[in-house]
Amino acid sequence: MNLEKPIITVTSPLLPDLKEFEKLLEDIWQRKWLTNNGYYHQELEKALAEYLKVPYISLFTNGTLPLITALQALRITGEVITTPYSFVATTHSLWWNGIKPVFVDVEERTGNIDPEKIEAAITPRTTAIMPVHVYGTPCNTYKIQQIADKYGLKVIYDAAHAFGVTVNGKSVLEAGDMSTLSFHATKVYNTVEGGALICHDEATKKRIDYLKNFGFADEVTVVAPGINSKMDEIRAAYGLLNLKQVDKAIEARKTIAAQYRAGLQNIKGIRFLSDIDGVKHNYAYFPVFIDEQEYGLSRDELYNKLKENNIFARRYFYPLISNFPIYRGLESAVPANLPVATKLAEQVLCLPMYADLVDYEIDRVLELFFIS
Ligand code: T4K
Repeated sequence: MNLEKPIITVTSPLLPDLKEFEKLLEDIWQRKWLTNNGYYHQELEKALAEYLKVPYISLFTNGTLPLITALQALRITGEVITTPYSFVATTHSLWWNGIKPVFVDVEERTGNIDPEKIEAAITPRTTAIMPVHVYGTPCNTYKIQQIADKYGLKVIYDAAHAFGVTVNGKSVLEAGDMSTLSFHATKVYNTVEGGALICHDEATKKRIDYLKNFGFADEVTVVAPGINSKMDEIRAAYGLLNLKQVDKAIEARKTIAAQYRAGLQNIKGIRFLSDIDGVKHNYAYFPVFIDEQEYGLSRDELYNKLKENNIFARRYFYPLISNFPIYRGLESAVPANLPVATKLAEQVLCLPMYADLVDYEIDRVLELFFIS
């Protein structure tokens, strides 16, 4: 580690004003109601439903349990088609439900599952598709739904990265049967740990709310083998405060993305994602893809160069999920089946991206891209 230069990490959490948070904590102390659908839990659910423009949202204690619960709520079994280019939680949620993941390759342009390759992976055991809006870039939800309808499959979107993203003014969370969010500290919007499950009707929300509370429908009735994944009052209160400043944070991220793009646009061998017409992006991550031949350094050489200068970029998502020992024995996990995902995982580097990143820090990152 270079002791002279301050550390810059890949992200840094959006924090509410401490004094305001203390006031809400005092209120919670007065109420003596700490969890189990308390006042702040209800307020945050309402506020998020309004902000995200989705009428049915259930809060969770992290972003992994809504994935596991969505599969339970929809009674998904057998095989589920998914992407290997994500955080491990996506595939783990299938494993925890005894479902076999079937990996399908991704699009080079977005990193999202390639709809053109989904049909070839469908078998009589396929019951659902679990795509990911990776980096917050919306999947081709239209094509995915067409395939799902044709084969009678459910669609559960892992929208962990897609907080606040809209397509032609509509929330990306409206797509499919259900979508999940993560409110982890490293996300655009955080409740320290937290998450949510979005569905499209009241009866399904009720079932989800039973499932996240051990399956209790009332004091004496258990309707399903539920789990405990409730969000507590302290994090719900923190979340209400963070919601007030998330728009400003996304604006700041947008400016930073523009600065990175301007700084990198003429460097041969460096590719980055562009904004898509009609999409309101949230700039959750700033991935760059390094073509070693054209650029002159490999991704790992650049990663280490940044690290030596106290800049901790991250290789999200390397290794591919399909390369982890738990999954690499699956037929669909062979690299020959996943050439694009394999290439992206070898080329990707996510640069520091968070609302508080200042100009001289961005310059410190950018200047290291120039090979002397
Ligand atoms: N689906 C997808 C597509 C996901 O990306 C994720 C999570 C999930 C599902 C599951 O959601 P959760 O159950 O996690 O809610 C991080 C996060 O832990 C994880 O939430 C996230 N995706 C994943 C992409 O990244 P790590 O192991 O890389 O995090 P860590 O601890 O190395 O933190 C990264 C950097 O962030 C640190 O170097 C510094 C900064 N940081 C981190 C924390 C925790 C802070 O400044 N403050 C903090 O409190 O996984």
